[in-house]
Amino acid sequence: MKTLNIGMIGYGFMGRTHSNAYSQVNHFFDLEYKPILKAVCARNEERVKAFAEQWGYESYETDWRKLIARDDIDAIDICTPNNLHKEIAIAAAEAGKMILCEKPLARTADEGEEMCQAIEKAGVLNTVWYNYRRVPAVTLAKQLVDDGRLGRIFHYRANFLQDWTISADLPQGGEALWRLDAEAAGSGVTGDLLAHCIDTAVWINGPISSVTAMTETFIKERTHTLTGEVTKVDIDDACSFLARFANGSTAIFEATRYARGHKALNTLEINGEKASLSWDLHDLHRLQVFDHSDESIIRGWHNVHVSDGDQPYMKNWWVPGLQIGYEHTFIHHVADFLAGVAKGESASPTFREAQETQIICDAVLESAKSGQWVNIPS
Ligand code: SOE
Repeated sequence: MKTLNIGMIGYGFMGRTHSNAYSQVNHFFDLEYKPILKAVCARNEERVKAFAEQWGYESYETDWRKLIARDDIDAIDICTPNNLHKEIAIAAAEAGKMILCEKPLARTADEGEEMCQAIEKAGVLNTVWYNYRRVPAVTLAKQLVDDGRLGRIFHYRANFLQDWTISADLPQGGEALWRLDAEAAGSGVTGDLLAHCIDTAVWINGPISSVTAMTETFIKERTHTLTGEVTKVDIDDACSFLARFANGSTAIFEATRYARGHKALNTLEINGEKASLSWDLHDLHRLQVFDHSDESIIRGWHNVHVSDGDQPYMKNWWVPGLQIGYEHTFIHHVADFLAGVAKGESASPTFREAQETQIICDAVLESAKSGQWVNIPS
């Protein structure tokens, strides 16, 4: 079996999901390549050493430039806060490494464009970890739309609701709370949560052509973890936007971290002429399907438990009826990436595909500022 030596930078929540995926993938998928946990990199030596031991990395580094310079690393996995994605990705591309980058690709579309150009110039394989595409029920939704089972699409509806930033005492910035610091994150819920919804939406329903948005920052000032000073909050705590797709369908998207009671309510619904689909992360193995051609006495919404061998990814797991979860979406992504490596192809979404989401996020934030519709260049 051929090996692919991974050098992962950052070891937070995503570092754990990715490390788990690399460790599990060859047990469940027949692949030409096996990822090797060669090195993990982070600034705090004591903690990165402990992480390396816990997850079985062969070595560790405290300087990402040294990691990229190593000859024994084939692929760089970027799990850092968003403000470091660009510099690391460009350096990794210039060193000829493959790159797996956490979402969102960058803080802004300008940064994303520089990253795309760097990987295109270097010709390195790449992907961005938009994991929810690889929930089997979501992949099945895409298949049904592609097969024309919904007919003409009229509406797309998506939400990503959380409630973890409601407390005014929560500081911003630093290792645990960089998502609240615009300098590190780029934006708030738009780049963090809506980016997921947009990635899935564009993948399933095609390009978005225009948006009009509204954002709100409910807590205007927070103590900054790194300086101890109370500073202005520049992220969007909530964002809602309307969109038009190039295929003529209309859409409504909403994300917030102030929806008391919701921890990760990520949902989508698609209404077509012939059928509708609905999915909810809290019940991630189920796809709700309404098929208008069913005229029987039991017509109505069907609750499809996506766990059979002929449904996406499921033949690689247990027996029909037994479900899988969140962590498996990352395993699927690694499996697809490794299958691509064997063919010399990048796994979707590539940097260039993820850049489309970046452009839409920028347009959403621009519209929220101007109060105007913003067109997305095709
Ligand atoms: C934020 O709380 C977060 O962890 C996002 O950063 C992830 O992308 C999302 O999948 C879950 O929520």
